[in-house]
Amino acid sequence: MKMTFRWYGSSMDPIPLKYIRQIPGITGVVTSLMDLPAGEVWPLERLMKLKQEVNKAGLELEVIESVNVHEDIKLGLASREQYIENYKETIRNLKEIGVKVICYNFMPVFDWTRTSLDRVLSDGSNTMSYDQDIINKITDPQKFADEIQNQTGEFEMAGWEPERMAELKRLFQAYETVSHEQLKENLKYFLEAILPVCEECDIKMAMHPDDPPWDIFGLPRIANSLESFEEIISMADSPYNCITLCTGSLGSNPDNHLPEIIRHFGRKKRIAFVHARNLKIEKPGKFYESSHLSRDGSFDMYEIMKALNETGFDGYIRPDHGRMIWDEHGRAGYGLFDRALGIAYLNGIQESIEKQKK
Ligand SMILES: [Mn+2]
Repeated sequence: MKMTFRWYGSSMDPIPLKYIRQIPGITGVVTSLMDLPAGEVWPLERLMKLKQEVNKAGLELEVIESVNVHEDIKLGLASREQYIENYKETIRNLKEIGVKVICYNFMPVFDWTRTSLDRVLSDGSNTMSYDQDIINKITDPQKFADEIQNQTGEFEMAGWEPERMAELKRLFQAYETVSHEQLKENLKYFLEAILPVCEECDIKMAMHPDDPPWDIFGLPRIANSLESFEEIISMADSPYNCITLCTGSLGSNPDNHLPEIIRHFGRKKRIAFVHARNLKIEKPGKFYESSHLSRDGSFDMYEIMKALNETGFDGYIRPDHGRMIWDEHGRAGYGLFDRALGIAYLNGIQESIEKQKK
């Protein structure tokens, strides 16, 4: 498997590529053109420049996270046709720069959601946390979105693009008539349209689970369990219809048995990308993001890595959200230090698994 690191681009990320290059075992970065609104074609010229910049630093660029799906596609509006055409064009351009995997999600309106971006843990580090009780009390999602944006400081949150947040009210109204079944239909329509292009371009679509893995604010969510992902990979049956196995997103629901889910989809060769992180479930619906170490959180990271090895996983993996430690100042969840520690730890587990095999 190839160890990667999410990087937001030189104008959006305070972490320079040369630091990332120095993390042991790293092969490449996972990045995107974050400033482009969902639905636009990613210009080949900009992609070539991005690739050059990354390669010059001694790193690969084979995974994109994310090419966001326009809300009109999720809503199934007639205007989706143009956005689907644009998405296909972006896939073709990504092929030109050697991309192998596109991570995307199909969550209505909100991407991943936390109720705090800087909760202080007992060791003095800061981390992101979620509490369903807080969400349940929110009557105005706009106010909540504004508050979360205020906590991010100068760093825009990925998946919370300003243009989407600016029209929350309109979007909430638009989703009033979209059921879970309808959302699945809209996903199927999208996948059936783009997968032939993925096959032709040898690029895997890797769907990221809902985070948290249940409905929030009354919006439907459809990608959050073994069963729902089974439905998703079957609705458009192509080896390019794959999954981003995000341990933190799926695992915040303790009913999701992570090693079992990994074995299930790993055997079918449908895991293209892995987000490996840990979190501590304090009670149902309440968790904070811990260090990657198994005993700091609720997941057994050794069992997770073992399941990946047993099913011959040869795709891309990256550490996921980290805490803010050593007074680092940066994008919540995406500092350098704790994620680099996460990689060192995953490397150690991987080495011991490989040596035991011999
Ligand atoms: Mn993730």
